[in-house]
Amino acid sequence: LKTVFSKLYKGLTKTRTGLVEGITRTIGKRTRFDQDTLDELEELLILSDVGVETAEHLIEELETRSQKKEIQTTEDVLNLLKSHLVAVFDDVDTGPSNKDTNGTPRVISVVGVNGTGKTTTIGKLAHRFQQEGSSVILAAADTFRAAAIDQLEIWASRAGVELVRHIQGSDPAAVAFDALKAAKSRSKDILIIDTAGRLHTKSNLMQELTKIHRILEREHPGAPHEVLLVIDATTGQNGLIQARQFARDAGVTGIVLTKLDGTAKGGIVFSIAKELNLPVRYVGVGEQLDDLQPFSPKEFVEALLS
Ligand SMILES: Nc1nc2c(ncn2[C@@H]2O[C@H](COP(=O)(O)OP(=O)(O)OP(=O)(O)O)[C@@H](O)[C@H]2O)c(=O)[nH]1
Ligand SMILES: [Mg+2]
Repeated sequence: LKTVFSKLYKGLTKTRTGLVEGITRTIGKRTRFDQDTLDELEELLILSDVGVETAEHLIEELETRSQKKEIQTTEDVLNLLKSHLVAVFDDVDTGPSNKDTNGTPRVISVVGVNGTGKTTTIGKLAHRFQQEGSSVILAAADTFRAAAIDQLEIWASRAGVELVRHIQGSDPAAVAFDALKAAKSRSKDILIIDTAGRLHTKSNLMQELTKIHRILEREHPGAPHEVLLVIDATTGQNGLIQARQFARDAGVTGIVLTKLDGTAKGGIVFSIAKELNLPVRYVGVGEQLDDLQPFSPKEFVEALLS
């Protein structure tokens, strides 16, 4: 548990430094929260990408509670932030649980704009599931580039799992079909499907994803059991715009937020959950096999503000 926590803690260093040091500096020795202090705190929150609405709400609460002298120190402020940020997730749909899988394999489709970290995340997920005792097989359904297939193959061997691949340019749905067949005949617990991430503005990407999902459902009712949308945290509000279309058109059931280690705007996780009303399943905090953590609002907020 300690290493799990410290990976997340380390990954969130940039965001935490910006927020905690900023708040500490702003409040300093002041015990009264005048308008300037509140404005500065609001700006810090907005800069961390928690979202304007959340930031405004927090500041209002801070103002009321400080007038009643309930909040006086930096620590009081951090505690208020913690409880509010954890509560952002109270209203978010938690989605289907693992228990809802109707027979094996459990099928996970991974979608998102190119470069967000889909293939890397699949490697990490495969590793994690294997470690947890599940057998895993991967489908290289991003047939757009030969390099994409090879890249997934490298991750498959790192994680020690099998891979189903066709040649570049072949039909992604056919790869998914074959991989499902292989998963069934080899009694795999989990099938993870890598998909292409060409620009969302090309409408055929959504059609392609729909086709893959339709064939999976036809061959294995209930599949895909999870459609994970991978979002690159460093793209900030832009990532949110892309995410909306995928969420609407690709049947997304959960979010993976990657590259949290590379940004000071890790607060984006709160904006995403709120805006998309989708559960955040995992967060990526580096490029290694074990740099993927299941998302827990409480742990995340602790790592962010402690
Ligand atoms: N620092 C950091 N880098 C990451 C993380 N996840 C992915 N990356 C890097 O992001 C880059 C893109 O990752 P890919 O997994 O290839 O992304 P993709 O979505 O599969 O991209 P396409 O196949 O082109 O659509 C790679 O250099 C990864 O190492 C993360 O959590 N942290
Ligand atoms: Mg890829």
